[in-house]
Amino acid sequence: MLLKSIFATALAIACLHAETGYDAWLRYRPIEGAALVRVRATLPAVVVTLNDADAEVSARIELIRGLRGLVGRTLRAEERIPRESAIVLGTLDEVGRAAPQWRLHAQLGENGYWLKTVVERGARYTVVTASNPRGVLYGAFALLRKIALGVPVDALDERAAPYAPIRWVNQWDNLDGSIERGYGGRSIFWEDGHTRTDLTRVADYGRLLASIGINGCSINNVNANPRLLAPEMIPEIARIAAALRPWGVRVVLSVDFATPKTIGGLDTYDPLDASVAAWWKQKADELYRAIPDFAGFVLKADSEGRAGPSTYHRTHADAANVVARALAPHSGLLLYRGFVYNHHMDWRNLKNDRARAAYANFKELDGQFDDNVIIQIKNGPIDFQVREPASPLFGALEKTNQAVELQITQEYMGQARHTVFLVPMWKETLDFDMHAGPTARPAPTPVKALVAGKVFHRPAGGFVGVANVGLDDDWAGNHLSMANLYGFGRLAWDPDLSARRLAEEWTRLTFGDDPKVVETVVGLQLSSWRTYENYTGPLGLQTLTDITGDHYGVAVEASERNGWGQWHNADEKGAGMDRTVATGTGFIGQYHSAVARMYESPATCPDDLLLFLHHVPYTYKLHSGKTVIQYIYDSHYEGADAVAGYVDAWKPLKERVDDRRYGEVLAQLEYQAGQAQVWRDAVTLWFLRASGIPDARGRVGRYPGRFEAESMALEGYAVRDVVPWEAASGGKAVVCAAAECAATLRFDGAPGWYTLRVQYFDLPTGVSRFRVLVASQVVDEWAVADHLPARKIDGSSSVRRVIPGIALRPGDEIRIEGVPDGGDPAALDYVEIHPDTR
Ligand code: GCW
Repeated sequence: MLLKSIFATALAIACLHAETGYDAWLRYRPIEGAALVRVRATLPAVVVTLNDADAEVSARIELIRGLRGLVGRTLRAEERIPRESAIVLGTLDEVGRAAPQWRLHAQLGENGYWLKTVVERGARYTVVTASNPRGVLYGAFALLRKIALGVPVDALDERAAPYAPIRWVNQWDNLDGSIERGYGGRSIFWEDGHTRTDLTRVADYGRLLASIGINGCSINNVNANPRLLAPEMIPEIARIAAALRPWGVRVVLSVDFATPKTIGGLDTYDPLDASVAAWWKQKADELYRAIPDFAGFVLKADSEGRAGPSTYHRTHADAANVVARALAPHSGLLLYRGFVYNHHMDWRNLKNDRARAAYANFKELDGQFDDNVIIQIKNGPIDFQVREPASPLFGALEKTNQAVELQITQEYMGQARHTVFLVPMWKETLDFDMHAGPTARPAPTPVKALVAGKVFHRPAGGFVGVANVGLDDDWAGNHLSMANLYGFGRLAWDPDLSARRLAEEWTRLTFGDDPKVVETVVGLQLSSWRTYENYTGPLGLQTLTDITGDHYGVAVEASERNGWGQWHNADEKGAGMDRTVATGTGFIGQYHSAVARMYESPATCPDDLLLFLHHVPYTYKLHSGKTVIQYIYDSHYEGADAVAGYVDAWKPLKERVDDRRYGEVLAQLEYQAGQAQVWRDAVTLWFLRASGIPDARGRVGRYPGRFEAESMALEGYAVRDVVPWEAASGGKAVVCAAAECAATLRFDGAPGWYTLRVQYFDLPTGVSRFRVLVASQVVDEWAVADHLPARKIDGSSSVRRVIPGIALRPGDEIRIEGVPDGGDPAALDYVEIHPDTR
């Protein structure tokens, strides 16, 4: 009965959310053609579960649901192996007891699975077995994935085990329901200070996570609210744990280091104080009483204003160990973040360098951390920028567990308003050889092997991804961004999977098998990181965004002359941070010598990281022979052109992708194309002005067909300077302070068909309106109601409206009318008039 109702609910949800993106890569749409015939020919009618462990029950529910969708057949659920063909779900022990004659013995490793076809007396058994129930669940998902991808499953013998024990996601959710750096809506866990009443979304998230092998999820912001550990919150956390448990996803909490004092009633949080140790211990005991499979804590200490051991002049090891010792009796883990740096650094001192911080803070403590402490290290030494080298700390810890922290949510990567597939970037870090092994036995020591504990034989370690999904139907705020969550989980399971394979798998599972769709989406995804880098910060400059603001719009100098340390040092002569040992900050010296040698000399330093590691004049020649300044110009034009190409590539998929997702992706890509142009113009002009060196191809600063709003005939509109100046064309916008305003220009080009591009600003306050009239006839009108990560009139709020197919005659008046609303002043930047080419 219970089984039935779970199944019915699952089905109902699947239908309700059809093609909103909610099902992500678990859509289970019918397979067709030869693949369907093949599967149906051998598909048994029965699925057997040998145990009622949570994960095995989930495996059965998922198989029934999946096969019903994929093959259109509903398997019968049974508890004993029948004489007819069946799918058999059970651990090795369970299978060994139920069918000893099959002799299925293996060392599968924790959470590893074995898919094995056994033929007996004419019946074919598809055995999904593992060392534990969670492994059975992973095996069931693997089997379904194969079927969905058209891989034959009638003669299976495949063993797989995860590369590392820690495969966690972090959610930066606040108890009030907001999510720090979340772009897919509000929290699925919290609302108004409490756990949500309806945790359906949490269970569905657990299912998505399980399908890619994730086994832990932190459910609150690393900027942690201490109230979470108050006794009354523990039953609420237990409810979340219960929703995730069927999917083998264990709950993790982010904790605040001062909690023993702030809510614990102690007058100290000194890690060496016995009462503090006792407090953490009783708190851990209390948590484990309510949640026996609780996974552990994440701790951000002494970072960006968070409390930490420095208050008492103690070390990070003191802090980590006092918490870890409370968890140890329960086999809990403490993920201690390596993201510790001084954000009040003096920028005038050219020897100061934030990139040195992680290594400087943790290297000397190597060997002092308990065995259940894992240092959680961001992939790069700064902070999830568009291009960074691997953090030198990965190569420096030999007696300490480590995990790599990757950011799935796209904080500096376009905040889900830009499509950026991050797997290629992650793979560069994971595959990067740190040359950390003993020199006597030289063997590659890539980051992935170091964090998995394979190089120095550490007991724990792995992969953490900051996911930040939310309540939006499509979880991430952009359909194409979900490839990052998928890719993260699959890489954490097997970092040797290629980016292309992951992009293909994800695309086929998400959009189906139409070859044109697959080719288009895979091509777009695989090129998207380089494209984004090209228009936001090439050559290791980092994302040239508003560092002290929303981390979204363009602001080339926002990183400079402040203590945050994301400096690029671009001035009139050159750009880049000198991080050499010889003349710079010495950061490069934190790498092992083989890496340091390569980075220290500009002759061997990869171009992509040149300005991250060296300060060079604009006329410096890259390996390609191109000057730095010309590369900056060219890459920005290439990047913007590439996104325009994405729009063109997507459009022909109209009949091949369901309407809703087709339209939403198109809108996202069109918006991104406009933003890429804003970035292109801003960055290239900034560097033109700084360097005084013209673009060899004559593009920068010359915009044929563009008419600045400030030079049009204005009624009611007032001209305003935009800050930073590069974020608006001509450094100015016009804003409407009246009830209604207009900006008019007279067209004096040749008669013909044209496309108008109106560049305007969309502020989150209010819904202003625009109307475009040509020769007194309304040709377009729209409400300014997008949800952008924007706060003011600058690059972050700059949007373009493309109006194709307009007939223009010399003397025609082009008039743009704006109606402001609730603080949104219907601001305009410019209009471009381009002959229609098609
Ligand atoms: O990049 C910064 C983010 C903060 C974040 C911090 C961190 C949760 O801007 O929002 O805080 O990193 O990783 O701790």
